[in-house]
Amino acid sequence: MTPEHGDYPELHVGHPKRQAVGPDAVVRTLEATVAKLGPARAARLLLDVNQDGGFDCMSCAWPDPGHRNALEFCENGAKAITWEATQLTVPREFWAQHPLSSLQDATEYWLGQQGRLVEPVYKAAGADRYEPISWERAFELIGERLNALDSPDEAAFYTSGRTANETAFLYQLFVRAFGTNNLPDCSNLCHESTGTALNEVIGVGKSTIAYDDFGKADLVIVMGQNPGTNHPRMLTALEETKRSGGSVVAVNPLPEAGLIRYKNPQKARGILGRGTSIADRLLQIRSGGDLALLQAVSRRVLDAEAAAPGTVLDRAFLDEHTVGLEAFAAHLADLDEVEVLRATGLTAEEIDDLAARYLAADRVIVTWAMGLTQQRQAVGTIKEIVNLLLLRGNIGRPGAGASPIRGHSNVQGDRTMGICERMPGEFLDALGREFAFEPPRAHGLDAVDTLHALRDGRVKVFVALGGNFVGAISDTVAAEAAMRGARLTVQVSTKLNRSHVITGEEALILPALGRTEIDVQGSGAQFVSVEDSVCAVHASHGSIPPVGDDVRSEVAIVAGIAEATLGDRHGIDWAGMVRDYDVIRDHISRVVPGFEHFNDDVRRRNGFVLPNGPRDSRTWRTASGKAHLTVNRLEPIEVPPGRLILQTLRSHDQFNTTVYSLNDRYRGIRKGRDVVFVHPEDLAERGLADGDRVDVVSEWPGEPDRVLPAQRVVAYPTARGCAAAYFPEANVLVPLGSTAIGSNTPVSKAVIVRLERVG
Ligand SMILES: Nc1nc2c(c(=O)[nH]1)N[C@H]1C(S)=C(S)[C@@H](COP(=O)(O)OP(=O)(O)OC[C@H]3O[C@@H](n4cnc5c(=O)[nH]c(N)nc54)[C@H](O)[C@@H]3O)O[C@H]1N2
Ligand SMILES: Nc1nc2c(c(=O)[nH]1)N[C@H]1C(S)=C(S)[C@@H](COP(=O)(O)OP(=O)(O)OC[C@H]3O[C@@H](n4cnc5c(=O)[nH]c(N)nc54)[C@H](O)[C@@H]3O)O[C@H]1N2
Ligand SMILES: [Mo]
Repeated sequence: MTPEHGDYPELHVGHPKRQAVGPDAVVRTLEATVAKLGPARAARLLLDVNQDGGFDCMSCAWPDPGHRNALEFCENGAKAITWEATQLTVPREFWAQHPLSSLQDATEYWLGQQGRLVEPVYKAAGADRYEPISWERAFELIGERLNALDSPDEAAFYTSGRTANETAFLYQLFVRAFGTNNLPDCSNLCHESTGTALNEVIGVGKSTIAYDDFGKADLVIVMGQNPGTNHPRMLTALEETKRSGGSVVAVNPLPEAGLIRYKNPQKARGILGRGTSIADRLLQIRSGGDLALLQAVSRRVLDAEAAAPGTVLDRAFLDEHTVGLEAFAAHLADLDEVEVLRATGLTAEEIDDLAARYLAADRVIVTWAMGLTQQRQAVGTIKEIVNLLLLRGNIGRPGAGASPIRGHSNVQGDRTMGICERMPGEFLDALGREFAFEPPRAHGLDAVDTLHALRDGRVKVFVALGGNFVGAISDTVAAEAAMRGARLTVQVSTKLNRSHVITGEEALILPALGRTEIDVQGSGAQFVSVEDSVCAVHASHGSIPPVGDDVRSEVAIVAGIAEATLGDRHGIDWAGMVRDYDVIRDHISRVVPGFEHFNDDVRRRNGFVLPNGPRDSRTWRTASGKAHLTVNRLEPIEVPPGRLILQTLRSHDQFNTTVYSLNDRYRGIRKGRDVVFVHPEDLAERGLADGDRVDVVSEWPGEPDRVLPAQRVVAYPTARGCAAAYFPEANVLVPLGSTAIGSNTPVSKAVIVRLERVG
């Protein structure tokens, strides 16, 4: 076997690192980029990234500071840019040499290494390989298949969060003009729990802070997030918190390198000195224990108020701006401390300490990512963050707020543009008015429900604007079986991945320009725009020539599909929008609130910031017009004897399902991904040792076991009772039926598993 098939004979396990970034990373980044792209292209790209007039880095949704450095990128951003800007392309012979049946075991790593896709290809029904096809025929074919469906609801249109605002708007317009709200997206697998919770309790599903707030906070609580790998530039913001006297508490089952110590690569101090120690305290929580922790901290805040009435809570704020305090306090009065300690795996002292820090701080920010959102009680947990913040008025003033840190670079913008299976009525009204048609009103399918519908034959055509649906979604075996049942699958992509190999009866791959590339249309070079984690919208201009002559922009591809499918139905001028993206922006300015002067605002240096009621004026678009303190039932994860709670996470050298290398430097892993991280005492209890091989077996009531075979056990300082393995490989273990209450997001961070020794 070769690495192509996911067996890693050279796997090496060393010690985890206690520090992130630093000079080492910068040198590696530059060397690797220059080696892959050549000095001229590398310099062009790295000088343009995240600069005014340049392109937006696609590696995460971390915001840009108002005062940008000359080099505003990070090691992992450079990997993403290099991966996209490679000049290696998939040659035409590739398809002749690789029937689909020969690619079934290929790893994501190997597929991604084949280079950029540069021509449209088609797999006919019954055929075992893709063959080149013209763009016109490809569009026609999609139109024919879509129009042959009994109902528009028999098609689903997925979006991954790299899609820019203009493309996203056009895409949802096409889908709704076609007649369905089946717009599942990667957000369904990501921050859906956040949007669901925040919309309900504060009236907006987004962050309530601005970039500069980090430097003003007295305390930042970083929950369920690994910024050193996934949002490296956030470490600079946390460094600012520390330098202005604030403290940082990390809540995480793992002692992630970036949370412990950070060397800022952009400052001499970072290069020469010891760096900044980031987290003043790390609470190594048991996976899924955050709701209990937050309730226990709020309980301590309420107890402190009871002990010294009038001194702890922000009464004026609570009276004017919130509802629900009494019920919330009554609920927490019954909080069972024994249950809390069991759910969190923490000591009472650790929780007391966090409560004391919260009470001592005037301004508190809580940030979070996938460790919280991909849990069964994710929505309740995020509502508890808001409860805790509201108690002392920590929303809507400087240095304080709730801050989900988004994943994909424009996942937030895609939602703003209408990529959502259940957009609010006002949005649909405005869309219908602008384009003189009646958008469908019935809610569409989210990602998990799309899979159910594919499996049951209710969805027959699946179109994906970017991403890797079968690689990213839970329950790989079920997902792949469902996808194979489709009549037609269409992938608009930059590079090969699993979703090109697992196809419907007929399949198309349409190669798209990436964000680094210059996009010339009828009216000249175009730019697009994106929205970051703190609601700032700015332009992104391509820097380098397109990788091939026959690669089209996503806008042009979406419009091509729309024209071929709808003809002149609704009289929408698709060609005019492709010719000049300003025309799309003008439409957006009349449909999406906050974008009224889009074409002017987006051309300003640093773009513009969208209005945000809670942040700007403490206004709340909720049912009551106030912020809601809510009651959430604590239901600790029940772990049967001998089992562990497994989380699936990212290595340092991957972007979601894209695997850049087989290393995970900060965790000490090299040349392999077939590992499972387990606490040494949990290993000892099972008679296992570091280096053993085990099958990781996931258990779900009433269903056969799911197995990730032959993983090398790594003794690792995770929280007791917890384990970790890499996504996407470990997706095979996540049951399709295991989703978060209220958001339907797969519970990728808490899978009940047992370990079975092999060999
Ligand atoms: N380089 C790089 N950058 C990326 C990505 C990438 O893959 N690579 N992906 C992008 C995307 S789409 C996203 S969504 C983000 C993801 O960013 P993260 O959310 O940081 O990604 P994960 O690797 O899933 O890490 C989850 C973290 O939560 C912790 N955790 C797990 N379970 C729990 C729990 O129960 N409680 C708490 N408190 N913590 C827990 C894990 O130990 C881990 O540190 O990053 C974005 N940026
Ligand atoms: N078990 C488990 N599963 C998870 C997660 C987890 O933590 N654990 N995390 C979830 C999360 S947070 C997310 S966001 C999803 C991610 O789900 P997706 O967004 O569907 O997956 P990606 O791996 O980001 O998609 C990568 C592919 O996008 C295409 N691509 C890249 N750039 C472009 C571009 O500019 N244009 C176009 N058209 N295509 C492009 C390439 O073909 C590439 O192979 O996965 C989720 N799945
Ligand atoms: Mo994500």
